[in-house]
Amino acid sequence: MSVLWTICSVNFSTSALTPVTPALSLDVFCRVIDNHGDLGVCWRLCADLAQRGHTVRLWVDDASALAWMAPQGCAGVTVHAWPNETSLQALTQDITFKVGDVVIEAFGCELPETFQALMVQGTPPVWINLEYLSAEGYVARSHGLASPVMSGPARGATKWFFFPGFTPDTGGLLREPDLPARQAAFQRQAWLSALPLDKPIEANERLISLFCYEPIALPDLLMQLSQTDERTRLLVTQGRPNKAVAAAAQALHMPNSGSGQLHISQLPYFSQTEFDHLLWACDFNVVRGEDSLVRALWAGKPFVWHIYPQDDLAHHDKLHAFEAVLDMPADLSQFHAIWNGLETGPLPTLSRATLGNWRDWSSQAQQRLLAQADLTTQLLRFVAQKR
Ligand code: TRH
Repeated sequence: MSVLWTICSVNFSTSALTPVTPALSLDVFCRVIDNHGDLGVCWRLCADLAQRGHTVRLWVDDASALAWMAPQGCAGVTVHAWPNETSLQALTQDITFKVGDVVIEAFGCELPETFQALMVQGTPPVWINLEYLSAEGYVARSHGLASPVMSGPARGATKWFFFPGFTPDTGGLLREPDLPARQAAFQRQAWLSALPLDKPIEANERLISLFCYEPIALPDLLMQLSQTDERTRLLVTQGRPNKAVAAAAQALHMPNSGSGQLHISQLPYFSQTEFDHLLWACDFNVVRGEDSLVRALWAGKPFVWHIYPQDDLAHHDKLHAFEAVLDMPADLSQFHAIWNGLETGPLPTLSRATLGNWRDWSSQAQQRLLAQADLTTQLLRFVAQKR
């Protein structure tokens, strides 16, 4: 079996990490559809499981983003290429190979049939279908339901739906046990001073991070920030966001580094740990997709979510459900509607008072969600019931 990445060292304190369930072995399968969220979520899950004392094999068809997302790897996680027929035949003949106690099929990625055949040879693993995050009503209704396998080599086996979510009747959100302690120990000023920026951050600058697709209202945001009475540093992440900012600046005939009260700085690709630090350090975060939304919630800072757009506009309901479940203030909902292209018009102004109100809301949302069991804890409980 080819291992793309071997176990690397990572520092963590062992006291809080004693497994509450016996140590398990898990096979996590992930296909990268586009962007970084599929792998981002799977990696966070694998690392969280490993830090709780479990052993994880992550099977992924494109592991390249891990080079920046998780350059240190994680003790207890090995990364493997998505198995092809040749490697599966080799596994079939390898008498030392054992399917994990738990198999997680992330986001309906469909396990190879030969692997399914291996799964039903001995004691069958607990087979989990990990779904995308949503606040919509179907999530609580469907979470934990059985999905009988009707065809293929695993016919007769059962898969279990596991739905992340924002309420106690769902599978919850990924949150490592040591997250609050890491947040409390975070040295914001020192972290900001060490950033490799074109220009050092000044004490009176407010900080906005930008991780988005191509929001139609991006030129409006740049214009607003250049004209307000507060100096703003826009910290732009790599990839689609920095291309989108360059295009918006060009459309406005604005220099790439901003104008007026706005200074735009490019960030490097961060590891997930450093990406969290960015969200903790900023006064307002622009996030997108799935994983960065959850991390923005844990940051407890005001944010706007650029939801992953779907061709059938299903993301409109998904956005409204999210706003409703967390009682989002009306002006922040309005910002979301314009940012996500559901409405047109000027973006609400990011004044000091507005951000203050949104900060109160995000901090309440954070506290409410912290009171719920995290996804990995719930997943391990679920597995214990099904074994
Ligand atoms: O990249 P995304 O838009 O991913 C999306 C969503 O997951 C969406 O639901 C899914 O359908 C689609 O992919 C296929 O946004 P997301 O989910 O926030 O994932 C980004 C990951 O990248 C997240 O784990 C944070 C990480 N990241 C870093 O580690 N370093 C960085 O510098 C940046 C910018 C991101």
